[in-house]
Amino acid sequence: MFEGLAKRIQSVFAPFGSKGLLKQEDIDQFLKDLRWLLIEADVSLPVVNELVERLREKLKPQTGIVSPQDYLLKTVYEELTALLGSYRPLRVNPRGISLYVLAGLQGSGKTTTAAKLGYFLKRNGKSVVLGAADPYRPAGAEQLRVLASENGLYFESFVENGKVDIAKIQSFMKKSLHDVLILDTAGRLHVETDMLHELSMINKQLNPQEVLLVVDAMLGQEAANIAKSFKEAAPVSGVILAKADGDELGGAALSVAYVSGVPILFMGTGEHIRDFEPFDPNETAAMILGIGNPKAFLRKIMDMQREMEESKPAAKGKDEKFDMNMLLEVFESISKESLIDYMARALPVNANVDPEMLEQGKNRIKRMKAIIQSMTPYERKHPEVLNASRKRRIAAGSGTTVQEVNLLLKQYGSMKKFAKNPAQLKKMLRGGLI
Ligand SMILES: Nc1nc2c(ncn2[C@@H]2O[C@H](COP(=O)(O)OP(=O)(O)OP(=O)(O)O)[C@@H](O)[C@H]2O)c(=O)[nH]1
Ligand SMILES: [Mg+2]
Repeated sequence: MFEGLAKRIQSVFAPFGSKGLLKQEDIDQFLKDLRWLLIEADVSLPVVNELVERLREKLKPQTGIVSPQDYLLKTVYEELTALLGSYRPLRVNPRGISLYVLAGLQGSGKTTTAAKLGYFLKRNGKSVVLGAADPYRPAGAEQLRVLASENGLYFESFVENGKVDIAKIQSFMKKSLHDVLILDTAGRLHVETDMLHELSMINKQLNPQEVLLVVDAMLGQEAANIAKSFKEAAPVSGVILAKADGDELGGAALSVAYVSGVPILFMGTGEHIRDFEPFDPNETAAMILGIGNPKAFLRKIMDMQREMEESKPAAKGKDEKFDMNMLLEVFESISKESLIDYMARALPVNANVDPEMLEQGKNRIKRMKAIIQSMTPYERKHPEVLNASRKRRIAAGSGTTVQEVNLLLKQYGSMKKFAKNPAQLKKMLRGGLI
């Protein structure tokens, strides 16, 4: 599920694994790449534009501490989660049986989904009845009856003389001692007035707790357009994304909630009755971004931020000068956090994270630290005095090269520019994530 999208998205993050800085031009390139791959993944254009715009507003250049990759991952994770909508449990009728009406196009997966939802609720302790309400396909009622009997669910047909018998449903609900009635309604080839009219009638006369639209995830962004048309004409309250296991690119999952304004509540993940789960935007975003355990990832970043706040920087005076000592602290906190390692472990789709690159990044930090440690206290406070002979001495003392010393000075120069603004310096030292 979503493997294709996950692989592609993670490849956009990979180059940032070994970077120490994140410049505006890096952000621009990142957003450009991200935009392009989402369009290729059949995500609907308004969704792509919205996500990229939100990210453009949020992402700011970073000068160290938390790796740019973690910073990008965290920000995209948050925005992606917001875009996927929010999960809510099914509404329940406090005074009697809860009615859930399933609607959708022909072959979208309604009957299978009715049984899966029933089975899911049964496992949660509910007594569930599957109700046939498709007057056009008698075979559909039989399919539902078989699924009910195979899975320990009750079955009732509400089709009489080629019509859905609303009065029968009403009297059944009045008398029933069951917890849930799931109605499997007729599907049509297209979104048609007839079908929408039928759905509106059922809604008016039966006042269900939920009208759930089953959409086929394999249709990509077209699934979102279908959900939108339904929503405009009938009181759809939630979407069930069937066949999400066949949605390599995640186009439907990413588009449906934003385009239609209806939240995805569940998704079907295979043909088996158990292949069905509540749709969790956090988990889905994490899966797409390859964050194995999103809670642990966020906790780790937050712990780091707190730790840094509690340790040195915040206590330092306002007019503290940015010098090599402070840069050493920055490097020390980067190696201490070993987040680079953590991310490498957390990524289930590891193909795009080059372990060699990660190792190189860590080595570079080690060498930079060694360079600063080879400077005299005076040089650390006044790196501008570093002439050619001092640089040679430092390179020899730290087992590095003059080129590396120059590189560090260059990096120091760009951080210093940032550090001129005390607020920005503080933010940078706290991790640049707040
Ligand atoms: N892989 C996969 N297949 C599914 C899933 N849900 C349903 N299907 C398959 O999709 C096909 C159609 O499913 P049905 O439940 O009969 O669809 P329907 O909407 O009731 O069809 P009509 O009543 O003809 O409109 C069946 O072959 C199901 O096994 C799913 O989550 N994953
Ligand atoms: Mg059916």
